[in-house]
Amino acid sequence: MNETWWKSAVVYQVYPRSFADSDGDGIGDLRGIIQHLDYLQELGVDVVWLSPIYASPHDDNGYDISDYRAIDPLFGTFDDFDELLAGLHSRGIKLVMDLVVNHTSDEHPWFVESASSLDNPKRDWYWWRKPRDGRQPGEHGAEPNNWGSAFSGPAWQLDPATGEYYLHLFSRKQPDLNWENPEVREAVYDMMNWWLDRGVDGFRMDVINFISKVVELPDGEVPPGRLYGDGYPFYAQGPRLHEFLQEMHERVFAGRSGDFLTVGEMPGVTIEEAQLFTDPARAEVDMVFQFEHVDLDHGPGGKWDDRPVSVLDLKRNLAKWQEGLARTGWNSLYWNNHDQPRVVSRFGDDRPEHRAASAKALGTVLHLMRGTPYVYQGEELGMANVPFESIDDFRDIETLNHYAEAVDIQGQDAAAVMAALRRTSRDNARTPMQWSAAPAAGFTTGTPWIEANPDYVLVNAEAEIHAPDSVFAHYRRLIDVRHRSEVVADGDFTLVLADHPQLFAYVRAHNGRRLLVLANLSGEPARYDASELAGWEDAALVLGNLDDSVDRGVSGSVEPWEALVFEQA
Ligand code: TEU
Repeated sequence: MNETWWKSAVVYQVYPRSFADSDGDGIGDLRGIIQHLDYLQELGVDVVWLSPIYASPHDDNGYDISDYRAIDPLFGTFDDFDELLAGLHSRGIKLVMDLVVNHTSDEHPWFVESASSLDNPKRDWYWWRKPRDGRQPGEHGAEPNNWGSAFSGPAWQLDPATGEYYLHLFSRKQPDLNWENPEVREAVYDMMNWWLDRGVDGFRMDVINFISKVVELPDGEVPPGRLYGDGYPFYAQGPRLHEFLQEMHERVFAGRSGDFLTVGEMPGVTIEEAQLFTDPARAEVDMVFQFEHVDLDHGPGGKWDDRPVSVLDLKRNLAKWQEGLARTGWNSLYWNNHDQPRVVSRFGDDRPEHRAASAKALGTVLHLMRGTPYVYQGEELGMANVPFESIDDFRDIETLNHYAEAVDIQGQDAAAVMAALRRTSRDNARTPMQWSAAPAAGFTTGTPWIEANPDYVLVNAEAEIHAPDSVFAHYRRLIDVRHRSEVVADGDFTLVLADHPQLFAYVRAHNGRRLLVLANLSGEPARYDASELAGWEDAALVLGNLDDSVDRGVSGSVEPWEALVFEQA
């Protein structure tokens, strides 16, 4: 057993609904994934993280689970699941499941029971509270506190039968579990053990930093221009979070042998906190997903109030996390997932002349940092944001609710709201995986649940797999470099040319070997003072992303979106 095997591993996220549809119903499924296992092997990834496939009413595309021990029939059966797991394992690829235990679906039997009466034994499994200040249930302002839900509206839903409200940080169909109750925790650990006994290799833990709440659930401050109070200080990094994570580790992983991976999704987590969560001596999680770099373009009004991000801000932020987790802890490295707009459109340039180069440059700077890189399906093809035309083109609950609240309740300008959705909506990441130039991008023979990005005729796997200069080929090389290079897996990180406004450059060093990554994250040529990179004159180029990168040295200039990697023995 090698406890830090994931230092040289790359994880690939599959969002099953949008990956591949085997039966023509327009929704991706497990057999669709099975049909593309060779593709994943060709790319060279070590781990697949599978977004939820459990039974669900799909209010939030499966992040609302009604049975943790069932496969949703939309996705397939346990036979399909076992075949998928065996197919991955036989290719040397591990499977990490999504663990969504901050909340369940309101259709989960636990919640149905909990809601059934005030004295039901499971009443305390969720956060039930009486109306505020003796107000009548349902009366304006009667919610137990002023928190807003992540998907618009209040974080409380009234249950008329018992006259009490339940807490839901996400949709009203995602009631929050009460982790204060030891029975809840035992039920979760049991379920995790059940999946591990089935052969899975770990968990990505959805909003796991929200599971411990300040039990008084105090009102939050109302930020300017917002309708609701901010409960974050009271539900994130709560008083018992470390205790719960240590208990989980003890009950689920401590007694097992094998190479597992645990990654906690932690919106808003700071470096200081992340050091604690990922310190191996504390036995909590292997790594966390932090959000600072993907929140840099959020303006004062949040994600829908987006603003441009400079290369300086982006690299300084990432470098800060590199340094922060250098001695204790470990970084997860990601640009994309099913909640984020596509990186080539966000921090790159998705116009035809720059799309491939900027996708490769961004991939290069991410993959060669210290940490475990995550690739989100389609990122390896340079898939871009989607030219959504009308609100009817969207499917995501967060997007649809925001539009209704902003336009219908707050009276914001519909065209401006649409423009923000086009840049920021989670649906940018959720259109069908682009397999080929066939109708619906080769994702389905039926009608896809969400329209494919029309650029699939040019951007697709079939066109890229065998093209040596494709984004896919570049990602494959990056993954291969991580596998073969101890410097990449284990080296120190030092930012160089730190104040350069276009270049993201850093040096990795390990046991006398050094690697220089030099990337121009802009569409203009970049010049720099080569004396700042003294000692690199004769270094060998190991990777470049432009046709003519072959002969490039450390010369003082870098082409638009060019990324160069040099090695010094
Ligand atoms: O996301 C948690 C989270 O905080 C976000 O990134 C969130 O999606 C939000 O939209 C911010 O704007 C996780 C899942 O990844 C997400 O898909 C789920 O909707 C959410 O939890 C609830 O389970």
